[in-house]
Amino acid sequence: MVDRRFSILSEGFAAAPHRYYGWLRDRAPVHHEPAVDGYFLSRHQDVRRVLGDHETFSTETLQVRAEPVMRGRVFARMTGAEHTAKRGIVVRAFTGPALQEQIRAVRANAVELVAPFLSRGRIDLVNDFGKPFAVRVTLDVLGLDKEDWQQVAHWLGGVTEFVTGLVLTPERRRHCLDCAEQLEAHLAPVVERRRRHPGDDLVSMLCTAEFDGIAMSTREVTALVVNVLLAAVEPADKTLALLFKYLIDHPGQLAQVRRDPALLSAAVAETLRLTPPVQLVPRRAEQDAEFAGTVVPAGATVFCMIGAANRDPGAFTDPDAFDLHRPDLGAARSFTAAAQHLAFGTGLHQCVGAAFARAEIETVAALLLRLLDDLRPSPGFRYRETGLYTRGPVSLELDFTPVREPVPAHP
Ligand code: 2IO
Repeated sequence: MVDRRFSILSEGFAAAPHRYYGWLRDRAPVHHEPAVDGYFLSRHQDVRRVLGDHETFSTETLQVRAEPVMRGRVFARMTGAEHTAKRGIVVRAFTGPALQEQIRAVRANAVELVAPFLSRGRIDLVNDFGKPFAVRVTLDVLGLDKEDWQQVAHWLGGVTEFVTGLVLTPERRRHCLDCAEQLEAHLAPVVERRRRHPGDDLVSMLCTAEFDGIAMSTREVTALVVNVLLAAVEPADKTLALLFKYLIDHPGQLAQVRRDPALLSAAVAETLRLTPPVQLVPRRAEQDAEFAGTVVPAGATVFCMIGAANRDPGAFTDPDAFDLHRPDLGAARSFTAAAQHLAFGTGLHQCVGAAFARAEIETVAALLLRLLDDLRPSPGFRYRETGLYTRGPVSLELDFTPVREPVPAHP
């Protein structure tokens, strides 16, 4: 099936990457892809080693992959005291009372977006719901205006394409950089206003926080806002749709979750393990490094294949099965630094939004499950996933029992 001419950029891999993971882990655990000039690591232990050693495997690759469109430094490139301080600001915005506030925003947006579809008995969970939901919730969390969410979503699309593109034509590159420039121009005056009249939102917190007596410039704040926008929006609709896809494909587990919504946490974690929405995490080798007998030279880019690592039979038994009860998931730790799966990365730069992501997806999934009864794929619907860097369903058309009554805001 697969041979030495295998390419990450092939049609076969794009259609179903998981079919190649076993071969990659066994036969090409350090796959070099000339067109990308990167080494792709697929074993759980190798990925863990790279992400756990931020000195040997640095985030310098983001300087070319992310910062041209963030138009400033991103979290992942900071280290030491600066990193700790700025990360702390974001953690505060995503925990405790602030998180409760955000869960209210999650509910309000979900109710508003699903309402028009209830009486129809049909919804595309990706395009009708998940995508607008992800953008609008993130704007709320940041304390930004939702009026122009479609415009923001368009610019953010360009930023995302730049960060997650493996090969970009000069034309697409130009388009992405244009989007980034316009997004920055849109955000800068808002940041300036928050600086003058701070509220209790994340943007104001970033503006007023001091680090060694020095506050962040508008440019720095804007870059972090774009960083948060990308990181919170891109994986959210994918995770939600994948969760529903797995539950619908496993009616027994769906019934259990409906009976006991506390199981949702494990279902979300298992979804993230089986198909992490962020499939690749790049690092730069700062010195020669050997993996499974192959030397990756200093200066080279390595791509951690999160999807392949999360299905490594050395780390998970029966790794291709969706089982929210799997003992090796470590469900209770799945959204912490001690997680077994690598969907949030691991180590110093592990996802700062993991706790928020958990609350967001659990909340919206519980709400949708209560409203949508007898969920099933719409007649004729064909399931398809797309993406190499981030990956998820193109659409998820579902039928359910139409709802006649208006939806209560807090069911
Ligand atoms: C630009 C890639 C969706 C992050 C990077 C600094 C982004 C950074 C990630 C994730 C997910 C996005 N890297 N989140 O892999 O903030």
